[in-house]
Amino acid sequence: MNFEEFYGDALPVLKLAEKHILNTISEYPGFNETPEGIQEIIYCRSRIKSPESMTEKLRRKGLPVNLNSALYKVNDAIGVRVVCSFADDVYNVYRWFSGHPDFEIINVKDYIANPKPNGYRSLHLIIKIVSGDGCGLTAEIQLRTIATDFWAALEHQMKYKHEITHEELIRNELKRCADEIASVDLSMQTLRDIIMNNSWDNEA
Ligand code: 0O2
Repeated sequence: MNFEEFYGDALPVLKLAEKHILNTISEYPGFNETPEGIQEIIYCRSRIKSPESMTEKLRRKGLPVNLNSALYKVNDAIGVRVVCSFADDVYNVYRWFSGHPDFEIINVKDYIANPKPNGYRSLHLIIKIVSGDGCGLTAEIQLRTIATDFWAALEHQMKYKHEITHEELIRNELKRCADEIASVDLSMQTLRDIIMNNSWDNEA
């Protein structure tokens, strides 16, 4: 089944809602590089959930596989991923976005403060569009650092591989890498803070 068949007349509305969220994020002051060379958001990606993935999710949750469930019983028919340089940037974008009048944050899952057992780190926001294109629809926004995005992309591949040799060993190694990446993210954040404070000291 293709996107048009699954989402029907709702597909253009979903696409407008997706664009609304992306356009809003592009207004974030750290979206483009500043003259000082600071770029908080490195890139954004978005997608409308594929019919296969949505069907699998609705079945897994014991929900009827239909448009109403896809739009109103789960919240990630629209998904947006915001990839930032540093962990602080992730929370800065979150704070900024949560003050925007077009959106209401209806749930927050902080897998950065509370990583998943496999090492997954990301900040997930479930948002509702309360004004403008897509009003009434919900979406999931995932915010993470570029280093954790690199990790999540590889780890996600395992979901689609059914027979993996040395699976436990690979999962253990991925967990170790996730913890190392978190440690490097923290050191990079600290170094950036020191460098930025130094440049301010020098200007003073
Ligand atoms: P896709 O292909 O990314 O769209 P759910 O697990 O979806 O029933 P919930 O509460 O919606 O329940 O899940 P949650 O924890 O908010 O996570 C949803 C999405 O986060 C996933 O979407 C992934 O994109 C990402 N995610 C969550 N946990 C992991 C993880 O351990 N590793 C990686 N790589 N990504 C994760 P989907 O549904 O997988 O689909």
